[in-house]
Amino acid sequence: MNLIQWGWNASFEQQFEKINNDGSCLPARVIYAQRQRYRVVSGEGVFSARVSGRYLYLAGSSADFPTAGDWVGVRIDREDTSAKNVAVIHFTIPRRSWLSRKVAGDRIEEQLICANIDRVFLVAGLDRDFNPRRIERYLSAIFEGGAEPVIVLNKIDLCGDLESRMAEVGTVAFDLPVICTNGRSGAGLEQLDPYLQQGTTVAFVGSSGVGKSTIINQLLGRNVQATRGLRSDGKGRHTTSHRELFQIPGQGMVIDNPGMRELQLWAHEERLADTFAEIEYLAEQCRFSDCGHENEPGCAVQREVSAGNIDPKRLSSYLKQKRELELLSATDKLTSQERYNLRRQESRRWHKMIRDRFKDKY
Ligand SMILES: Nc1nc2c(ncn2[C@@H]2O[C@H](COP(=O)(O)OP(=O)(O)O)[C@@H](O)[C@H]2O)c(=O)[nH]1
Ligand SMILES: [Mg+2]
Ligand SMILES: [Zn+2]
Repeated sequence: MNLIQWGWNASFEQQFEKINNDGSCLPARVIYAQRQRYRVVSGEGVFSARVSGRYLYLAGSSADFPTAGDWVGVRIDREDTSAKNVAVIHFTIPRRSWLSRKVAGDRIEEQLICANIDRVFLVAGLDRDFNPRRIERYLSAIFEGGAEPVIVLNKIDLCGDLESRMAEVGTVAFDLPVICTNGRSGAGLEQLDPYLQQGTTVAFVGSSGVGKSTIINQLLGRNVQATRGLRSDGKGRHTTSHRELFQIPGQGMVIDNPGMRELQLWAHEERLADTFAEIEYLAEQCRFSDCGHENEPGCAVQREVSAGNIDPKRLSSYLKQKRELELLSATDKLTSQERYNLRRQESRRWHKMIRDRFKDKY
């Protein structure tokens, strides 16, 4: 098995060698994860896998466990007398990027969705369910994890007024790539090709029912993920309970994700400067440095809202995310500092690029 095809590169190798100093482990990539059952691909083939007892003992939180897309160090258990050998995972290489969310409910805990992804296809439906506020939430989560977002507007056949939809998307996407598709017929999917080069990994996110599995099936050219019809009340019922990484023949890899009604954010407050770059940019011009952008005098953000340049719904979405993330960070349980620092170096580059977009606009 050629691991380069699975995304292995010099930088992962260097990290791997550092941890694997006694040379006892082989590199492998997690291609399936459900609870604590895994499947990995290594140079010697595909194996079922579990973590070692020591790994289990050292893991502090659920985010420390391997997830789909992780690069890990394994030993193949040759003692296993059954026909199928089992790989034992001894360590995980630091993640270069990831996607995570807060677990549902009141618990303050990070739930990893997938790791080491180059890109995220943020899929939204152009049907009646279309909602730019939801796109903003996904963008914050994607920026936090350091992958590149590509916005995929699916169900173009159900869209009556594409022009006004595109204008709406423009107010949240700015110069991020936006691609329109019809998952059912496959029309427009060729525009995804430049983002799916061999060796790259792409995660799909978006609400349930927007067409993620349908698009993946089209890309794979065969039905590996079950897609089911919508319930009569219009809500999607298809849920993908596990995460699996697939190779698209001749192209990159894709990870489908369970749909969620609402994404619970797991991010640092600074991520808002990526998703809402123009608002944070304007905020610096407010008269008061602690301006709440609601009814304070001299508020530069409200000025642009009154002038019709910023949708008031976008401002409330910003304020809502801000309150949410303030609550999260107040608990002081956000992602481990080490992992975060690693990520910061990447995000500074992003941040500059994103801010540059607004220099001439406001
Ligand atoms: N009209 C239309 N229906 C689509 C399109 N893409 C997907 N669907 C349908 O939408 C439903 C949900 O799709 P699915 O892929 O399961 O959504 P997922 O929950 O995001 O994985 C299925 O009935 C699909 O056939 C599209 O472009 N146009
Ligand atoms: Mg699905
Ligand atoms: Zn203000």
